[in-house]
Amino acid sequence: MVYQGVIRRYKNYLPVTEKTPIITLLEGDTPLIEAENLRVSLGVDSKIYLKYEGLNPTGSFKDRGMTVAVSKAVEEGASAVICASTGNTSASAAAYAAKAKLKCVVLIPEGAVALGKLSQALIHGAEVLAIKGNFDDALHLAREISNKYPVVLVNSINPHRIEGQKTAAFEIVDSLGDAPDYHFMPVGNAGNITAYWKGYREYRKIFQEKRKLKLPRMMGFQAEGAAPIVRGHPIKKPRTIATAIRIGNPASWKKAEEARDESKGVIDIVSDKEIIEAYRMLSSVEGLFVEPASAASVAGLVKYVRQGYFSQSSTIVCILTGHGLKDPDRAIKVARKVRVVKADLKSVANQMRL
Ligand code: AN7
Repeated sequence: MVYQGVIRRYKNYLPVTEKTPIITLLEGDTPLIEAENLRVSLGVDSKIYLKYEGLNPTGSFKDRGMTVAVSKAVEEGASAVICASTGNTSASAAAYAAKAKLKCVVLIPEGAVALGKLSQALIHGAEVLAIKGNFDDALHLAREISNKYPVVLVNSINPHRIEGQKTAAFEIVDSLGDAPDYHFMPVGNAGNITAYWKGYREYRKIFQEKRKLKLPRMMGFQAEGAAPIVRGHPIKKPRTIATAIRIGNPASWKKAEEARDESKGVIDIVSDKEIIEAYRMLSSVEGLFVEPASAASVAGLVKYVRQGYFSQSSTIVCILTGHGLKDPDRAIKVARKVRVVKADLKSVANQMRL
């Protein structure tokens, strides 16, 4: 059967009925790529898989949640949606709202959203308001607006977002035949770690009569300068080059701690330097271009391999949450430079060291 998006694929486990109008861009069904080169580079004998969520329609995992949130908003008769965003949520909300013919307003922290994401929100026709503050200020305002006016909030505080995003855990289990031993991912507003943990637990319950599925240890990573959960208090001025996860007061803070504790996992930090190292490694060793925030999962894996955390051969999944083209400026900053040459054979051959 032709693929029809996450709602139709997993409708039995999602809050939809025959009456729900399904707004989809055919999100989900993303590849789980075995990272053999990365495994060899790191010198581990575990199997490493990368869930490439950058291949969703708007280039990030947000689409899984947005298809459910926007479908439910339409079902409930909404005419407008709003979100605060470090970029990817706004790109996704704008695209799904366009498909659903809804008005979309996005609040972004001024000057702190990667170029690709901003271009998406604008071209899909969202009203983009740049707030003179950070993401946390923007989210506070979006919540207030949605409380006072007939506008549906489509941030991950909206439970339909979490429902949609849990389908990525289902896909991993469907692909591997079981859950992995370790699940590495970036943590920003903490909706996604909440969603994955919910997904793994629910799938285990669904299958319990047939076979006993594993539950992974949830390994979440915040950027060093934006690590409220690790520090144990909100960060007033979060800082990191990974703008997607530049968040100082995550909405799903408690749920992220529950996922960590129930799964016997960790939430830890990675530095910007470690993020960039993983970013370059993924693109050069595996041929996978991700945005910096997404590289935080692999940066976490590298950190834990170096600490000797893995004592035996295991199955490891790292989530690559967003596409590298979202933030082309960063790639150009950290990659090799373009060399300009004269348009003649000798100059080109010289440059090629032939
Ligand atoms: C690529 O778009 O918060 O922990 O407003 O874009 O569920 O917040 C994005 C977050 C990881 C963190 N990777 O996920 C937004 C936004 C990428 C992201 C995260 C985000 P959460």
